[in-house]
Amino acid sequence: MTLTHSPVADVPVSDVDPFSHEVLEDPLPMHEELREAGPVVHLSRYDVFAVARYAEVHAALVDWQRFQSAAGVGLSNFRTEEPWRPPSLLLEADPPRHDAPRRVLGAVLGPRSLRRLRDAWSADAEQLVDAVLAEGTEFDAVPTLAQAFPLRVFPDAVGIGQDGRENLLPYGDHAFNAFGPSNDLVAKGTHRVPELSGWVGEQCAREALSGDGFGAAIWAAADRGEITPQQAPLMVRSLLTAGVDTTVHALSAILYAFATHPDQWARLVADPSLARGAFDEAVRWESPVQTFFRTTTTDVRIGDAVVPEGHKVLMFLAAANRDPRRWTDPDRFDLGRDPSGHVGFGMGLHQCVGQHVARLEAEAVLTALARRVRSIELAGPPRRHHNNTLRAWDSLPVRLGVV
Ligand code: OVM
Repeated sequence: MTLTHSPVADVPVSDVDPFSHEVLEDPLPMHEELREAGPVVHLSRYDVFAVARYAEVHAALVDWQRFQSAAGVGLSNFRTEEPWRPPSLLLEADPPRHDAPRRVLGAVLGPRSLRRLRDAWSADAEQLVDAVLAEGTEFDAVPTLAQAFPLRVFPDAVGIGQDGRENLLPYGDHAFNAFGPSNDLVAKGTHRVPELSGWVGEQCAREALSGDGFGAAIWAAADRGEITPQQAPLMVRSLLTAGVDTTVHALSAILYAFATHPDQWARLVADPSLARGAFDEAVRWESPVQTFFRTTTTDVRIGDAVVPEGHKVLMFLAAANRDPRRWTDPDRFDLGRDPSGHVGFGMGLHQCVGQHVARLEAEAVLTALARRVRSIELAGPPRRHHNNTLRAWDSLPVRLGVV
């Protein structure tokens, strides 16, 4: 990293590109450089400010008044640039407009509404694991488990039809790429946006949704007057955008973590009640969502520097989740630690509204695996999937020892 003088006094400058293929392949060295450079760093390539230490990332996340979301949580500034799709009513909104959609979705996806899904999802996970193991004990865990399970339970839980479900992963992949700069990763998805957005939009209509899913529950809230009928389809869109790729890559992260930490798998097998905490430790350790931006609404002091009003601030959730100032032995995946306080789901009023759904999916899969699998090891080199926002996998060859 070259450190030169900055447009703002007392801010170190870096010319690193966090969205380059080299960094996306292994972002950990850049995370350390940015954390050690100071509490805030100017990224000259994009003229944005970056925070990578836990304290500053946490502070920005909980300060929605001075770090707004309504100007977009990607590099693009909605004050001056046209968004690629109508902004999300949740992710890309601030109070007071954010409040009603958030309250409604919080109830629809809350622990109380998920209780009726737990037994069914446990049975689904056991069925999937039995079917996979019947085929063999060496396979690619990305398509076979990490993609297969969310695709089996989540679209049904939302209540969309069977046709076109293969569009969900490419749509989500593009949406998460679109938070970054308009690089090759965005370009490769742009030609499919009309087709994919068209399909997603059709799934959000009341008539397209089953009567008993999350989608119907959102429409029921519109009937009760808690949100407007115009807001309902955009909120269903949030589920279909943020609910699939995230859980797929979080499951991949857990499987990778256990494959590379056999002692921790032995611990889980001995005590499957560790599954819930294991999921949060994996989210801390790998941070499936690596980054989000905010936009300053006023001049904001960070450390000795002042970030001027209207600037984009890039928050490195992943770097904060491994900040040695906050975590003991941060690079170690450890079921014995308390991972609470990690910012892998964000923090504050935008904190992931779907996290209980993700946790339930992961618990179901881990518990089903722990019943039959005594060991997990890599059976070949894993291959990363590059995305401007997600820490993702294309391939994770594993060999399982089973009973
Ligand atoms: C949304 C949304 C929320 C969180 C993440 C996200 C693409 C999208 O509301 O559409 O990533």
